[in-house]
Amino acid sequence: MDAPFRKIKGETGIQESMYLEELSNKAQVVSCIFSLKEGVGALAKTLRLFEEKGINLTHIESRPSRLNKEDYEFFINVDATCSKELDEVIASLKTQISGHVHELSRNKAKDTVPWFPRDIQDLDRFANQILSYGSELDSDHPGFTDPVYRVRRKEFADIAYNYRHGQVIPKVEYTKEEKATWGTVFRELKTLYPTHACWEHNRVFPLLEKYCGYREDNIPQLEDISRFLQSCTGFRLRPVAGLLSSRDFLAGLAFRVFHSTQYIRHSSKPMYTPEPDICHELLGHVPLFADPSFAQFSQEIGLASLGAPDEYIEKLATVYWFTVEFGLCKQGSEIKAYGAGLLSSFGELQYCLTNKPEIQPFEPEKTALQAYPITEFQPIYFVAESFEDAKEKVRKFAATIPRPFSVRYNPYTHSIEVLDSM
Ligand code: HBI
Ligand code: NLE
Ligand code: FE
Repeated sequence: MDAPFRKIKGETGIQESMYLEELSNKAQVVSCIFSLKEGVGALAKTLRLFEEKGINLTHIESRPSRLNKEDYEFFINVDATCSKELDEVIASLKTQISGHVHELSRNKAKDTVPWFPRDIQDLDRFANQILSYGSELDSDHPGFTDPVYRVRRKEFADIAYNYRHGQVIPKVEYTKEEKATWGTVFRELKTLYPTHACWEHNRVFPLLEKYCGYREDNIPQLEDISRFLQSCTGFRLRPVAGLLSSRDFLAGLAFRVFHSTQYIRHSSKPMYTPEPDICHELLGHVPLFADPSFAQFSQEIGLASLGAPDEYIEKLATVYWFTVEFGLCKQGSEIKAYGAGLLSSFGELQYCLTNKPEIQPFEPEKTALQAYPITEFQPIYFVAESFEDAKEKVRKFAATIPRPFSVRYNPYTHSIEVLDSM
């Protein structure tokens, strides 16, 4: 596999060092649980042991023991710098106090679970973690040498940086040039959709024209579309300044949140750009997020990513790439495009259904290992039997991801419930 081929420029595991147990740059902690027989002063006596050794308790919780009705269990965190003193306290706990001690973690940062958002508001923390800076363009970008385009990109980046969950997405007045670029992309793609796009895309598109201002002479506003999507499938948009890490981007999908760019591609290359832009998001992604089955499929990938080890994030990102981004799908006796990267590129949408590229069946375990280019048409596409079938397969694949817990989305509270299986 050609590893260098597949990396997005500048991507580093930004959150590699953020673990559940060290949320706010705190020193590493040691957690342990001890149980005490219920009785006046039992806890006070124990806490005195910690005090005598000068150990700083940073957290304490209690619960009735499930093993023994008369016992109470205490979960504590202490500063890892007191590791030696803690050994002594644990020893005295075991001898002086009838109860058992269970040490949960010590110097185990490598085994701990990467941080992930539990609540939809936690997504605000991603806003300024853009890969290679949303407002800084790479030197091979057509807009790199265009100072007007660069200033404009900075304006869009600022909207995204300042956005917080629950706010109305600021409306943007697009320039004449920007509208012309949109017009070209819109007009050309619309001629291909009836023959090249999947059925679901063609079903939703007229609704977007009717309710969201999809027109050749109008760039629709993210806020209007976000409301429309919420009424269809509960998906919503939030503005993003540029590329997020795969981990952050996929986590958004777990909450049915799609991070959407708001800027438009440079006017010199309307038919293909490697970067996501508003044409890609609105013409490629949005119609399918309005489809219930596809929405669920997308969320499923997101849920699988939460707390997954880095190598599995890479695999899920690849699965995402060959489905949501560049997927083909059987429909009756034909094959159609449903990937957003295809549905937003006039050039690649035509190409993908010719006999030039290689076609393989979508099998998550295999697809997850396939290398791919990010700045040219794809040499290989994967064909799904249906969204339902793809979802079932991703679910099976997700079950092989090593995680000491399972997750469930609570749509009433917009939060993730973690079901411990440790
Ligand atoms: N970030 N803003 C944004 N938009 C994307 O489409 C996107 C991303 N980060 C990563 C990514 N897509 C994919 O290539 C996968 O890594 C998930
Ligand atoms: N190549 C696509 C387009 O030109 O619209 C964008 C792909 C973004 C991943
Ligand atoms: Fe995309």
